Amino acid sequence: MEVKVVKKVLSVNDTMAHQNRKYFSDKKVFVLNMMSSPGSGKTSILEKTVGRLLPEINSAIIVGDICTTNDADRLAKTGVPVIQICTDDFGGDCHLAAHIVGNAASDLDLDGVQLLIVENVGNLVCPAEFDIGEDARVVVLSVTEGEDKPLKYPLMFRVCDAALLNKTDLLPYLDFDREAVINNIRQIHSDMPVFEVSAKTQDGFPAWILWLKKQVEKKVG
Ligand SMILES: Nc1nc2c(ncn2[C@@H]2O[C@H](COP(=O)(O)OP(=O)(O)OP(=O)(O)O)[C@@H](O)[C@H]2O)c(=O)[nH]1
Ligand SMILES: [Mg+2]
Repeated sequence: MEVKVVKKVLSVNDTMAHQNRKYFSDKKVFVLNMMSSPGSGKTSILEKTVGRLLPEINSAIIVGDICTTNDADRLAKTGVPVIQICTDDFGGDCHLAAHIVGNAASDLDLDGVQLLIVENVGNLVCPAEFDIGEDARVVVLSVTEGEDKPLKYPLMFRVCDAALLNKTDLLPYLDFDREAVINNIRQIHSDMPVFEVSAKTQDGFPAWILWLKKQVEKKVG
């Protein structure tokens, strides 16, 4: 009985995701879904990413949290249009569902926008299960979380197109085995690109930005 209910929720979500995908295609917008556990550095990476994309790529951001507009306040300082979703207003969901993203996107003026980034709710589990109509998914894992996380939370690493290993500036202070984490990621997703970055120092950003620009160009030219 419970399984049936879950299946129904997911199939409704898939229908909404399909509608979003068509809407984003008509608008010629590439949509990136960025996911991670809480505090891995999604907002910090986006703060540094958006400026580096300009002037070639016009962006907008939808950010999901359970509570607060903290992330939207931070991201608004980059100058790009930002919409904050607080899931506490409708039950405190631990992920963004497709219809929620669709509603938020319809409040944005997407004319002239080539890249819409969705910062999902901090959670390494549920967001991986919900298609939001995106073109690509990235997962952020920070070096303070442990090398075993790709093996413990495989779905997230399976469904994503690239991984960012963030907070590399902290490596000198940790017993973190970066080769082990990359091997673990590759066990789940053998050809997944992994970008080792520090949002603090911007080390490793050129390769990440190049990859992102290529993805956008593939869709919107
Ligand atoms: N040292 C270091 N700290 C970082 C780095 N990136 C982010 N942080 C810090 O990590 C904390 C969390 O960063 P956020 O960017 O808010 O993380 P988030 O993934 O957006 O968090 P949620 O939206 O709450 O899930 C903040 O204190 C950041 O300053 C980094 O590359 N190096
Ligand atoms: Mg954030």
